[in-house]
Amino acid sequence: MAKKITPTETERCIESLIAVFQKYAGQEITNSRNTLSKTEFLRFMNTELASFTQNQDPGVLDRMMKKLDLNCDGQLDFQEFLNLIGGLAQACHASFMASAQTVKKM
Ligand SMILES: [Ca+2]
Repeated sequence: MAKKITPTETERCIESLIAVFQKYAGQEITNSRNTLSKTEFLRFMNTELASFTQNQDPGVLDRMMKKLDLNCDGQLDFQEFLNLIGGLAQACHASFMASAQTVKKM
C-alpha cells in the first residue's frame, strides 16, 4: 500500500497559489482558463487582497495590471501572476524586517 505523504508547508503554499490562480482564471467562460483577464484580476485583488486594495485609488490597479502584463496581451498568465505574488511577498518581508528592527531598538 502506498504511504500517504504529507505535503510540507512550502509544497502546500505552491499548491495554494496554483489553486487560487486557477479559481480566478477560470471565472469567465469567454476568457482563457489559463490567464487572468482584467476583470478576473480585479476580482482577485478585491477579494483576496482586499486589505491592500481598499486604501488605494482606483488607478493603482489599472497601473499594476499594465505593469504586470509583460507581453502586453491584456491577460496575466501564471508567470505574470507569480511576479505579482513575488513583489507583494517582497514588500511584506521588507516591512516585517523594518518592524523587527524597530522592536530591537526599543
Ligand atoms: Ca500577459
